[in-house]
Amino acid sequence: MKIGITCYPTHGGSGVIATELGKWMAERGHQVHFITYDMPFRLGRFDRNISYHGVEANQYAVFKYPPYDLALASRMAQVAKVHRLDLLHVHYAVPHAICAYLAKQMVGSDLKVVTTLHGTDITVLGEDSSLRDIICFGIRESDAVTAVSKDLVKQTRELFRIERPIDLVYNFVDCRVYYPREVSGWRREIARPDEKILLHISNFRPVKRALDVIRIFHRVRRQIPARLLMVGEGPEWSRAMQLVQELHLGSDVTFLGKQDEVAQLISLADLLLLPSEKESFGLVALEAMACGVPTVGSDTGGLPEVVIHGQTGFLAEVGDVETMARYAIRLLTDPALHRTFSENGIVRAQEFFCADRVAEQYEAIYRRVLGEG
Ligand code: GMT
Repeated sequence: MKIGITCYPTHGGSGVIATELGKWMAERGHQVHFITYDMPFRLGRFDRNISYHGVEANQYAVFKYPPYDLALASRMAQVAKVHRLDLLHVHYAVPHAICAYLAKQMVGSDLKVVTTLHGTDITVLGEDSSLRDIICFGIRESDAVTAVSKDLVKQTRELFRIERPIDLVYNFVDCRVYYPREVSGWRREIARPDEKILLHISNFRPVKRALDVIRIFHRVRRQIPARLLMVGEGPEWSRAMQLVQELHLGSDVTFLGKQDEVAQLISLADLLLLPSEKESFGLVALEAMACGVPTVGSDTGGLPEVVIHGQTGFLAEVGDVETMARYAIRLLTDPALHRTFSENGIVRAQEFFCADRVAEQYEAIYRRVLGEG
């Protein structure tokens, strides 16, 4: 098959999934064309089955805003024609599903469109009245629509009153990359033997509740020797740093900024903290699980479909930092319980969320829309 993929190429779970899926399809012999405004950050080495087509939106004095969406639609149509694409797989309803719809109108109806919903396009943008109708249109006009959790399927149906089929395809990890790494030497450089390492990875959007991470850590730190690693950057980054100072946690918290390869970093940790307000899936919790690191987080969105409360981690109500801290302390002070959760997580990740098993579901959807299945 000849597949065009469009996603947000910068740091974020949707870009990771789109890129890893493209790499997997290329490994299976499909021709994959990334059509994005920047090189997807996990694309990595050269592969003869993968091409990259940049999108540039020029700024003209006559326009207040650069016409990015139109430039993307036009590029999609151009790539589809020149490379005879069978389908466009777009990640996010806006603007990508709409751009793909336009490209299809330009190229002809043989070009199929598969749209994957990742969460923010539904749970945040879906509530914006200026975008609601066009999101709905993009979903309705796609040849297939997938969502990354049962909760997201349900929310999409409820918010948009949509009847059309939506395929549930969970996110995945490359189990050749995400497994418990041997990092004991590195760990010795970061923490004393008696110190536990807690980890948070996000884009520091308010929805991630990075300040709750600090509040949880503060409570844990009062009970046990521990360090916190904060990975990523975003709007709440400086407020999080400020809170660290206010709580006098300065020497126990390290802000590492954006990191491309996180499998080793995750393996360093004893626990992942993910107290988000919304999380359609929570890819980082899956990555942690595959590396044998339990998660303590919030019982929200699709997160309980990834982290099984009481088996691979603990979940509490959004904002309940007291309970989350109690769970964290329990896991960090009971080595047998920690080992059990860690092993449960590795088994669960390998059984349900490895790339091979999940990407095959996308391949089957591609075949179905092309009338081959
Ligand atoms: O969470 C974010 O801010 C990033 C966003 C994205 O576009 O990558 O994440 C969404 O998609 C991920 C991949 O499917 C999911 O794992 C995240 O849970 C989801 N984020 C939200 O629902 C807030």
